[in-house]
Amino acid sequence: MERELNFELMASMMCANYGHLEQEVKDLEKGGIDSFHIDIMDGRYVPNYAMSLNDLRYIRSATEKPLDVHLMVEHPSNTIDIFIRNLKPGDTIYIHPEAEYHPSTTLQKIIDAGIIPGIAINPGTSVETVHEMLRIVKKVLVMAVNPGNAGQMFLPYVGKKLKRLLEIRQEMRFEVFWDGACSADKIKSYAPLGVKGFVLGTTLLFGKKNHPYGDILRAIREMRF
Ligand code: S6P
Ligand code: MG
Repeated sequence: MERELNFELMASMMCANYGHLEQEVKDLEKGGIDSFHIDIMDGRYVPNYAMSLNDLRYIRSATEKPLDVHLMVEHPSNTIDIFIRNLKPGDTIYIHPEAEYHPSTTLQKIIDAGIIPGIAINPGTSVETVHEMLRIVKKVLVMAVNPGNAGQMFLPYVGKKLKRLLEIRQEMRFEVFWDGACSADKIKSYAPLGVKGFVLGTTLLFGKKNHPYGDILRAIREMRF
């Protein structure tokens, strides 16, 4: 029997064309994207720089859709107030717990500000390491690639951890999201298991000449499970 599945599709904006960002935001919205994923890097926690605070501000002003802010920075507590100030209720901030001395304090700050709290889990980080934080957060972003770059290969060993998180998500009240190398076959396999949303980058959504965003997003939503 076919099933109707309700999952979210997020656009990884570090993969967008910055020559016409306004048009990109409009096209993605028109194409039916659910939210905008904003990758912030500091060149220290990960060896790269992606989007800036100004990009975030611009996208926040250009859309009513939720923003999904993925902080790949050392000690996010140092700058968390800046991000909170530029977001609104319904937006999410993900931190990497291993980048912080007291991640639960930072998460509490996010919660107190009315922003949805999340953690991002690297491929090499185990569920045990972050277990207690699963009680505080609403969202868990499972990295299917090492953080820092778009266009990387899927790391198959992440699958086991993902399934474990899916098993405990209801009891601990969080939802599981996928980030990195997300292809149609991954959505086909993992949406039925309960993954709530998928970050789409170069693998599936961006840089596909002659394939408008709306067509790609529609094809995903028309998938049969
Ligand atoms: C990676 C980052 C991700 C990527 C996205 C790219 O550090 O957190 O959000 O931008 O995964 O997607 P793809 O399909 O190019 O791997
Ligand atoms: Mg990301």
